[in-house]
Amino acid sequence: MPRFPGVDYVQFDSLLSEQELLVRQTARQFVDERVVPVIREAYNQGEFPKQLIRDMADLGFFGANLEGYGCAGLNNIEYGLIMQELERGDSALRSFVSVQGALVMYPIYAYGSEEQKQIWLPKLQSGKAVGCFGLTEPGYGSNPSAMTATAEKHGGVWVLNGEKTWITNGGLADIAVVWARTPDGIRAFLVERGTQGFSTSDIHGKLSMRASVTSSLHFSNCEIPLDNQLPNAKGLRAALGCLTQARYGIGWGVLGAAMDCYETARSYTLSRKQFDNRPIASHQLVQEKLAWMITEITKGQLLAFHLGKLKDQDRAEPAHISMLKRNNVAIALECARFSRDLLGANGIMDEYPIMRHMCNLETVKTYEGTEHIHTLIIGEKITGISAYR
Ligand code: TGC
Ligand code: FAD
Repeated sequence: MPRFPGVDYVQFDSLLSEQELLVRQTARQFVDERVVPVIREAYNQGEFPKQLIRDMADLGFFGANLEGYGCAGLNNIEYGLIMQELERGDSALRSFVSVQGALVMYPIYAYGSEEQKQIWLPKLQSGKAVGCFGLTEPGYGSNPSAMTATAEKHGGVWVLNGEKTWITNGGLADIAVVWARTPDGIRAFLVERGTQGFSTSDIHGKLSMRASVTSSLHFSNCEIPLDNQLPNAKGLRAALGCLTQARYGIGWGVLGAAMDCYETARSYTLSRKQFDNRPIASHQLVQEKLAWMITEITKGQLLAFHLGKLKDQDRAEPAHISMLKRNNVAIALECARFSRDLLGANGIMDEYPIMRHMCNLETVKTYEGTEHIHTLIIGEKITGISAYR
């Protein structure tokens, strides 16, 4: 039996098929048995638990909602439930799987040549290769359209110059999907570790996402074969298309972190006694916070489920997914803050997962489009007016 009971306030589970419940159960068991026992130490040491890569591959988590090339071909609800369970363990695990599947396998799958797909997708699916996605630059985060990294054709090669930073898995990656400016506009390139002129350096000192590797990628007259361009990735639109895939997974993932915070607070407040030996859960102010948490988690689940159904029908628009990412990250962060409060002094300790989730969620609020950027995407959708510039 899994240790985590799940959150099923309005019989959400009755919306799920047998297969969807089974996928969630498999991911839940993996997190209980393999992630929970090691994640506190990994986080404190600032190390990604690399031993889990092969397990996650064997369970079919990488590129799970893609078809063929060894991928599991799951529907988007099943995929979302995996992300939810992984992030209940730690955002670093979900991030690893988001990057590998949505930001590395997806662009190869959607924009690559058949040869690129045949070479890379089975390796990435099986965890024999790890990938990263280089879009952000030191000077350009929210506005990647102004990127300065360049790729120029010289004779029979592409020559890359520039820097990408804040790149998840950069220091672990065998292959980087890199976005750079060419005379024809923004294009994507596959750069293999070991290529001359390409190096990575890990970012240290993070107080968030400590169990995830985050790196800078450096390109100095880095020559790659012409065949390493993704032929169908044309313009920023192609990069943003990958972000849509990853943002969808985040919208589910953060519910897992929120559920862990809620469940920790519920069980703690039932056992912790103050004033006349009564559990603190008997006080209205405490119940108000628990009620808020479960209500918002339930609303978040229903939004994620609905968008999963739309995505399966190819009807989910990027601006819909912005609402999912923006809302669910915000409520997850608030759940972590409420939960921290309800545990009193114990809430700051690493024997509980809350501060870890809270710190991680500060990153999740920023990456894949900040809360402000998603607010403006929704604003543009409903007014027709772009307010970024
Ligand atoms: P804009 O003019 O709005 O759009 C350019 C073209 O792209 C199309 N488009 C999209 N297509 C697919 N999916 C989306 N989400 C799309 N958003 C826009 C759009 O229709 C247009 O097409 P076309 O044919 O007309 O050319 O572009 P803009 O330069 O004004 O930018 C808009 C803005 C600000 C929303 C965009 O730049 C943005 O989303 N900025 C945020 C940057 C971001 O999210 N970076 C994430 C980096 S990766 C990361 O954080 C990984 S964390 C991984 C982990 O560890 O989990
Ligand atoms: P900025 O864009 O400088 O924004 C700073 C503040 O200004 C934010 O509050 C923002 O909302 C606000 N702001 C900016 N523009 C506007 C506007 N027009 N209107 C209102 N407010 C605005 N990137 C990758 O490419 N690949 C990765 O794998 C990756 N992984 C990451 C992992 C971690 C741990 C972190 C922290 C980041 C990662 N990123 C990655 C980068 C991430 O996508 C960027 O940090 C994010 O897009 C924001 O960019 P920025 O940090 O430069 O902030």
